Amino acid sequence: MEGQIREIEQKSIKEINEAKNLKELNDLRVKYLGKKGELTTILRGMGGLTPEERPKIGSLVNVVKANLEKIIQERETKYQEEELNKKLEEETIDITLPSTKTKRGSKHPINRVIEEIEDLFVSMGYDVEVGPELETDEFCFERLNLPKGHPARDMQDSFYITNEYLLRTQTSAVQARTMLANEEKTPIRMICAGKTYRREDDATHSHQFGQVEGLVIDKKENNVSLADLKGTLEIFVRKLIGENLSLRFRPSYFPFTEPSYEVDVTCFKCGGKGCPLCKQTGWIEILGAGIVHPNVLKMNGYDPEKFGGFAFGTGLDRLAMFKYGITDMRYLYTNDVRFLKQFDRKD
Ligand code: 2U9
Repeated sequence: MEGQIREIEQKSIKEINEAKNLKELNDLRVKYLGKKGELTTILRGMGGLTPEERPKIGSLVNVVKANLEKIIQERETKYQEEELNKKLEEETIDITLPSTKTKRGSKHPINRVIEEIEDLFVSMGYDVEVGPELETDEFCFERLNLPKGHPARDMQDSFYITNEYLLRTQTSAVQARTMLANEEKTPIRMICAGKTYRREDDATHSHQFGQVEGLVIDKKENNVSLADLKGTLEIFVRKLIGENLSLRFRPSYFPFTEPSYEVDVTCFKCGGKGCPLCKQTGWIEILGAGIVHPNVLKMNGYDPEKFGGFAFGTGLDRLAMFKYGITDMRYLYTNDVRFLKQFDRKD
């Protein structure tokens, strides 16, 4: 039996030395040392041996088993190291390679204009207010002195969702909400910028456009006047578009202000001399403004005997076009990356 054990030992050592990888080594471990392995089978068959032979053979099998396990483990360590080195070599990172570029977005020109206007008015003590784009007929029209059937509603052809709800045609609803919400009826200085919607879509109009409107209300004795309105709008236009610009007020009509004005600014292309942009007039219409109508004050909780103020509004699209020299309004809405990228400046 001893000879048989030695034979198995020789054979297994030879096979272990010839094993080419970790899997083959493991198969050999099972073959010789496993529960059904050749050496274990010999141990099981020791019943037929004499009591003197049994411990001798038993200890020989254990010595051989330990030896084989040692050789297998040595080979395994060798293969594991080889495998790791191969992996390390294959996965070497070349840190000198250029990184993949991350594409950065940029602020839309209209958002730039909004932020600039908000910063300017905040610096003059105004609050920035926001309101819903889905408005009620009451806040979009009724409370702004535009009752049902009023002819001026025709100029604001609207997207009605139900009889009561529509996409706001002007941001003025936010002013009405601000006035009503101010229960103490303290003075108001606010602006609101955002999206507005009208049912029109041609070369110079889009069904969605941007507006910014402002409102100042104070006690009558503080005499908020047209002079304050003009001064405020002058600062607005000079800071936003150009320092040397002048304003011209022309009488107009808005239901929510009386008197009302359309406000022109010196043509910034020709400096007022006359050119195709200003149609040879030297002026470009840019804002609407006026003194808040007493009905509007009353309907939104302010006593017109005790309070008064001014309001103004302008289109953000036109403003952005003038400020950045954009020649076609559609550039603002078609999101051509080549156009938008031009505004990608670090500021
Ligand atoms: C309240 C009281 C008064 C807001 C005003 C204008 C004049 C105006 C338009 C210009 C071009 C908007 O984009 S546009 O169509 N706006 O001309 N807006 S005064 O007056 C208000 C608003 C709310 C409670």
